[in-house]
Order: sequence, then structure tokens, then C-alpha cells
Amino acid sequence: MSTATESIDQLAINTIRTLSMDAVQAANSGHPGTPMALAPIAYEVWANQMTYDPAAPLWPNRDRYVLSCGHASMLIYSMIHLAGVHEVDASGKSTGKKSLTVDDLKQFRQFGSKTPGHPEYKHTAGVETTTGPLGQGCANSVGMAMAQKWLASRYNKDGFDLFDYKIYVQCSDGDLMEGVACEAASLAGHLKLDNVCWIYDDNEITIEGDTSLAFSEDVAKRFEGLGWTVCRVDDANDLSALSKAIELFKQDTHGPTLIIVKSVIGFGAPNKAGTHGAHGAPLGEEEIAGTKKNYGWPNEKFYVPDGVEEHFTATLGARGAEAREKWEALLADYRKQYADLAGELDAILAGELPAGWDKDLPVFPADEKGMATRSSSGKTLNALAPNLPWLIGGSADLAPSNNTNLTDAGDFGPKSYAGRNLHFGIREHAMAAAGNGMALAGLRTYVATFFVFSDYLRPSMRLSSIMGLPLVYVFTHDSIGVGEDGPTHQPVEQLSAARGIPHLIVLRPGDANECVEAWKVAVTSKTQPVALVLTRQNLPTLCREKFAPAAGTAKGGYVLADAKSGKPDVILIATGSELSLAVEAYEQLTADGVAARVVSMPSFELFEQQDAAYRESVLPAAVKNRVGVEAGIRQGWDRYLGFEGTFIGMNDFGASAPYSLVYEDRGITTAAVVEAAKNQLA
Ligand SMILES: Cc1ncc(C[n+]2csc(CCOP(=O)(O)OP(=O)(O)O)c2C)c(N)n1
Ligand SMILES: [Mg+2]
Repeated sequence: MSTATESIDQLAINTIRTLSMDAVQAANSGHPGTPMALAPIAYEVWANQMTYDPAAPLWPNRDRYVLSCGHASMLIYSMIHLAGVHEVDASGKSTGKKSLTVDDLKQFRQFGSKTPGHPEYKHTAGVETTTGPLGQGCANSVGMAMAQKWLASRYNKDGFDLFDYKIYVQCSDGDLMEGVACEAASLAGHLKLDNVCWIYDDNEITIEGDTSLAFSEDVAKRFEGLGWTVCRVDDANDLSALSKAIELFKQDTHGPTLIIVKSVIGFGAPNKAGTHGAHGAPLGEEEIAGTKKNYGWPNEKFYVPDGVEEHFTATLGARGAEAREKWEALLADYRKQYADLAGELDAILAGELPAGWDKDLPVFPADEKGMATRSSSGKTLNALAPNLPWLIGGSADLAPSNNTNLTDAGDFGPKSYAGRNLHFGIREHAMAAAGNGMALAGLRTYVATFFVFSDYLRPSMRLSSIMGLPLVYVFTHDSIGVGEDGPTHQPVEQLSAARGIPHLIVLRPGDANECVEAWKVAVTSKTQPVALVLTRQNLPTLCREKFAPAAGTAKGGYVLADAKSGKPDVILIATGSELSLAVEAYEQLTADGVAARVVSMPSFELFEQQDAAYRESVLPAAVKNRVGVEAGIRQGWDRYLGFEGTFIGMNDFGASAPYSLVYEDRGITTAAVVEAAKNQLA
């Protein structure tokens, strides 16, 4: 390394540091110490290792950089600024402007800025995924790596290596303490994902102090046990050691790589190294002035020395542009030879569905005995799969119960990445986080488990929503209808809890044909995750000549059966498995001369998206006699029932017994609905 390069390296690294210090100071909040210490690592990855074109931040074959320790957000913002990453418009095209200007850095953590407290996907070009909840970025990266492998298996051809990108993750003690990252690491090791590299900042400090307070395991041994290649860099400032470690990763074809790097938090600030001050709070003006003096810098805020941006343009920029141009030429040739596959790629990247995706969807005939919605879901999924080749997913070891297996689609595993059946093992949280990573690549991904275990993956489901990723959650065994497995396996509050996540569409179809409609909603959703909540037990398949068409499902709520006059005195509202109770009650009430209406309400969220006139037509404000029935808690139902409505549902955990007995015991029965309706009228 010549002195000239050495000095530009150091100049660039110190610029990352000073920008981070200045931004945190200006915001008077945030973490300056970690970006300062990790600046050389980010520098090495961006300037010398990643294949990434700042002018095309969404180029499909770009290497991904994930800052899993999102509290160090000024690190990625400094990189985005210095590397000159372009802003993109809604269609993903460069606007030619910078994603982040110095002014954006000055607005760090301010309302409406492009530099929020933690990195947010879609908000800032150059941010690949939303991070902040420790562990999530690590687990996302495993899904990103799975997506790369699958894309390569399906679309790479001889002479056409369209997908060979790698994923670099910077992570911290907190990331590696989190269970979700360990689940994901275990999965990555099993799958032998040699395209993902975690660079772990072993700085021996977290918020409460020295990691020895709570963390004394041998991380290297753990990861070796998980099937990772582990290497060490003793000093985060040693660029040549970092470069060697990353070279090892690039050559390793055995599995994922963990690079354990020793750093000192706040390195570069003379006095605050290792103190809380450098950790979760600004350094202070005096400290910053001292540091800048040490660097031989002017005491100027947000100062970027000449040559630094140019250096990134000459390294990352030149390398990335060349690779991208080559790739685009390659894709143009690919188009000629593999027009159909190229067409698929266009659709994937645009978030579109192929023509005819819905042509084989089933229509289920009326049937008293009926079938479980988990079964109609499995049939629907298998009718979709052949016509939607990038529909891919799996379960946390419950595929036979969730009915998520795709016939003839093969398994995705360490020996072949071509299959579309994913096997997450019993790792619900990592499953959802990896699902997010796959959805980020444009794959129509679904993940599955028992509904009660949605609690195990909830933090990642929340992030699907925050990021606007249309990940599909297939949750079966949706209530006390589970029966004999008992209260630990019977969801009670989970429906209400799922509805509590903004933007998540929760859909609990009431029969087989509503289930088909629910899948249509799921597959066509572009910016909202969808949770399908499905039964274990059989439900009657309603006669759609007698009752309204199941297409009403897409509106979230619809009039399934009405009073002859069209002017009901009482409205019965039900979801999922309780819909048939409401229908039976309706028939009894009608026979007794009561003017009743049944509203099927598979999705509160979709119903709320309808205009006021439609909602009024389904639930006329004047009709105050209302009965809601759902085998869950009342929370959330008051919106439709008001103060005076009656709710028939759960207010305690279930019990281990044949499910019909549990329903009986908890008073969720047709007779109870009839009685409640009559009491309403009285
Ligand atoms: C899931 C989760 N829990 C808690 C936090 C709050 N938090 C932010 S940073 C941090 C710990 C920081 O320690 P470390 O991960 O070692 O990062 P470093 O301070 O070394 O940069 C915590 C607990 C969080 N962001 N995510
Ligand atoms: Mg730490």
C-alpha cells in the first residue's frame, strides 16, 4: 500500500467518523461511538470489497450491505452520502440526485428527514432493510442469501451468471445475543450459505457496560458448531487484515462466514473510549473539537475533505458501474436466448404477477361436512404454484399440518437451492425474518406455523408491516378449535394482537371459497403483509347460490345472508369458523320470524379500507342490535358492536378436550347466538 493510498484511506475513515460525531451532536441524540469504531470496516467493505453501483442502488445483482446494529445508523448514512448513492423514484429508477446530501445528514433524527434514528427500508436509498431491533438484520440477511441462491438456481444459465451477489452484515454484541440471530445462523449453517458474511463488532460493551455482565460464551466456538467459517481480526483499524478476512469469505464455498473484529467503542475520540458518553449520547462540542484537532482537521461541522467522495467514485463507483454495465449487457443477451425467464425476472423485480396466475384456482361446491380452511388453503396454494413460479415458502416444521407443501416443487436445501419448499426447522422467529429477506428480493414468499406461535415471530411480522413487504403468513390451528392439544396450543388473544399491527391484513376466511379469495388478496398485495388465519377443523362449505358470493371476502366484510325485507332488526357478525354458527343461528331466527342479517367479516382491515357508503350498506348505523361471534377475545370488536352489542367469544384460555366440547363449555354455540340476538331485540 502506498503512502498516498494510506492517507486517502485514513482521510475517508476519519470523514465517516467526523460526520457521525457531528450529526449525533446536532441531533443531540444517537450513538456516535460505534460508527466511529466501525468506520474502517464499513470503509473496507464499501471502497474495496462490495460490488455495488451507487448510481443504481436497486440493481438486482448488487452486493447487499446490512447494518444490523441499526443504532449505529450514522455509519450507513455517512457511507451513503460519501459513496454518492443515488436517490430513487417510486419505480426504483435513479433521480440523478444524491440519496443523502450534507443537509440530510444535518437533519439526522429530525421529523420528516431522510436520516431517521434507525435505518428504514424504502425511506432512504441505500438502506436494504429496516434495522434497529437487534438481531433482525442478521436474520434478514439469511433470507437475502436464500433468495440469491434460489434466483441463481432458477435463472443462471451456462455463461449467464445473472445472480452471484453476496451479503455483508455488520453486527454487534446485541445482535449475537439475540435468539433470532442464532436461529438464523443455525439455518444458514445448515443450508451452507456461502454468500453471507457477518462482521461482528466484538467490542465487549453494551449499554449497561462490559459484556462480561451478561455474555461470556465463546462466540467463535458457537458459530463453528453452527457450521460457519470463523476468522478473526484483532484490530478494526487493520485494513489489510480485514481485507484478507473478506477475501477468505469470498473464496469459501463451505458455508457462511463470521469475521470477529475487535474494536474499541468511540475509537478516535481521545477521552471517551469505552464510556457511556461515547455509547448512547453525543460526545460534546469539546470532545469533538479535540478529536478533530487530533485528525489535523479544521474545526468545521460536516466537513468533507477534498478527495474523499472522489475516492469512493474511483473505487466502489467505478467497480460497481463496470459490473452493472456488464450485467446489463449479459441480461440483454439472456433476453434473446431465454425470453420467458427474462420475462419472469422483469415481473419479479416489478412486483407483478405472471399472466394467468389465477387461472386454475378452485371453486368448492357446497358441502355440509365441508373442509378445514387449512385444507382449502393447501389446495389453493397448489393451484397457484404452477402458475406463479416464484411463489416460494415453507413452515417451521409444520408443513403437513399447515398444508403448505407444494407438490412437485422440490425442497430447498444445502444440496439443491432450486426447490420451492423451504424447511425452516422449528425457528419461527428466524423464519419470518428470513421471509422478510426473501420478500426484499421480490420473491412471493409465505411462511407458516400454528397461529398460537405467531407470538414467537411477532417482532419480524411487525417489521414486515413497517417495511411494507407483502410476506404471507399462513397460520393454521386458529382457535380453541384445535381441541385436544389444549390451552398452550389454542390461540385466544392472537387475532386481536395481529389486528393490532398497523398495515398487516388479517384474514380469517369462513369457508373454503372465502379461503380462495383470501389467497387472492394475499398474492395480489403489493405493500402489505397478509396473515391468513385458518382452521384445523372442518367447516361447512356454504352454498353460494343461497348465500352471497365469496368474492365479498376482498372487501373484508359483506352481507352473506339478509332479512327478506333487506331491513334487518339484528345483525350477526362472524369470522372464520364461527361463520357457520352465525348462519345456523340466522336460519333459526328467520324460522322464528326474526329479521336477521349475517355479515361475514373475514378481515377488519380490508373492511376499513372500503368507503363509508359501502360500510354503511353492510352495517347500517341505525341497526344497533348486533351480535359478534368469534373464538377470540372481544378487544377490537367494540368498533362493530358498539356499547350495546353482545360478543360471544373467549375471555379465558381454552382447555384440552375434543374441540366441540370446548366450544360448548365456553358457550360459543348456535344456541348462544340465537339467544343473544333475541335478547338484543327484547
Ligand atoms: C431487540 C433490541 N433490544 C434492545 C435494544 C436497545 N439497544 C440499542 S443498542 C443496545 C446495545 C448495544 O450494545 P451492542 O449491541 O454491543 O452495540 P454497541 O454498543 O457495541 O455498538 C441496546 C440494548 C434494541 N435496539 N433492540
Ligand atoms: Mg458491543
